[in-house]
Amino acid sequence: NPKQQSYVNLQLPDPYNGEYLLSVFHLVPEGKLNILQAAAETAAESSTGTNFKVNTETPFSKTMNALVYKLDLEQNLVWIAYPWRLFDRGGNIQNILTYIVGNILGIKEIKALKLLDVWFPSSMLEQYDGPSYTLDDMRKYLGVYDRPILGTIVKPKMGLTSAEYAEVCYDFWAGGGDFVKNDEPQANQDFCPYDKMVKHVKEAMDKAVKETGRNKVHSFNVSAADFDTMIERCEMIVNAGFEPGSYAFLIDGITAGWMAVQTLRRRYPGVFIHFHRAAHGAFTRPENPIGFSVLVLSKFARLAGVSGIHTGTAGVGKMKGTPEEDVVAAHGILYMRSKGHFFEQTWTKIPENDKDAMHLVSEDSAHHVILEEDSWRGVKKCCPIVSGGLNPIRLKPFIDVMGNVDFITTMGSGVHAHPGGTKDGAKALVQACDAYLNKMDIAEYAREHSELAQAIDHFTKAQKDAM
Ligand code: RUB
Ligand code: MG
Repeated sequence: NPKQQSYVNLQLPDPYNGEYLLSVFHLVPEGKLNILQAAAETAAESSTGTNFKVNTETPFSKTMNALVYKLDLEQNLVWIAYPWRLFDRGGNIQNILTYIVGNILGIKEIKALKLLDVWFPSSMLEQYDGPSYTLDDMRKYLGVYDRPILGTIVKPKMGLTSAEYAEVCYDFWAGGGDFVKNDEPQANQDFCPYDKMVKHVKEAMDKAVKETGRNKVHSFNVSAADFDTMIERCEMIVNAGFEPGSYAFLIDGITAGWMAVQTLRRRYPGVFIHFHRAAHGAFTRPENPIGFSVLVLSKFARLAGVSGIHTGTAGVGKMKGTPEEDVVAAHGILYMRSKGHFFEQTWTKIPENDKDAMHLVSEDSAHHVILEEDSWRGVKKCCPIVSGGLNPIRLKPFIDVMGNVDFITTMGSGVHAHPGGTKDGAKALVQACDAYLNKMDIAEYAREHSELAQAIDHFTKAQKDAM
């Protein structure tokens, strides 16, 4: 079969030679194709080809063909190498996805096709932005180093006036919280105009900073109908008198699109870019046979250069997710080197074949790779944002599965459902974190901390009722 000749090479000498983006798909063919034939169709449609061999191919165009280079017939896995010269110059993430999870997800010949993992060669990492402003920068601004950044999402999701919204922000900050985010649908609603929301949040933040003596951060949703409106929202925030570091820009990256994400990264390298991922479930849910994994989405977000992306609660919260999926994704974007589902990704820009340079790379106990020389030659960390149905009593269980405290957590119901209100909810969250830092059981710590005691009581009951 000519397609297999052009798009399959099971003897590909060195897929890791720096010329290929590597991928692993779970693939179940539909109809009469066997897995090798369906894999060849996949490689063709997601690189240079179409359903039939065309007569317009050239010797050069054939060098851009993606190649199936490995198969696992038992688990229905196929490995495909994409010559990355295929992709748009200039660090364009959207363009890569248009190929590798583009038309191909819609063709008839597949019953299941899910991109489970990708691997970027160092030569490719050089061409993409990667994060600029990181969690470490936010830690410096907040003066918080040894624990997760404690955050909330204002609830109700929608319907508060701008003044009411800001009051909830103030209560959370005054109770000891660090970080507040707009819930992702918050935009310019008639009952809560954007400009007024920004102005009131600024006043609330000033008041909380003055009273607590601590810096605070607010993440503003800047997703919008068009480029100009998005930038207008950003500029409104920049010009509202906020201190640099005290505001983040939230972009709902899947519904708004990668162009919006990358525009923010490039226009505002000094701002924390917060990737919310509404609709990711359509691609990532395990029961959906077609799409991509949380790890794949997260790796592309790091490559694009967002400061942080939601990676899920690993089943501890309300959203579907498992440690195998969510923790692997979180580690994949945080560390300089980590094992994904199939590939070990190193985010340093040292060429794979430069063994002399690789021995300079060592890892500290927290798996952060330390480059002894020119430490800039690595893609900076991207922060996992952990959210969705969490509350103070779920903080420690999550830290345990995550294995570190290098994340931002935002709890909506987990704070505003506290019987004492938002301020007490924030206090309970801070106390749950203090208990963890003091290596004390929260129940024991709660004996001296009434807000935490109330939270334990309330959320234990609420969790039971929900089951
Ligand atoms: C959570 C919330 C976020 C979800 C998104 O509110 O508003 O949109 O975290 O899910 P609450 P994910 O804390 O009240 O559940 O983070 O998995 O993308
Ligand atoms: Mg939300």
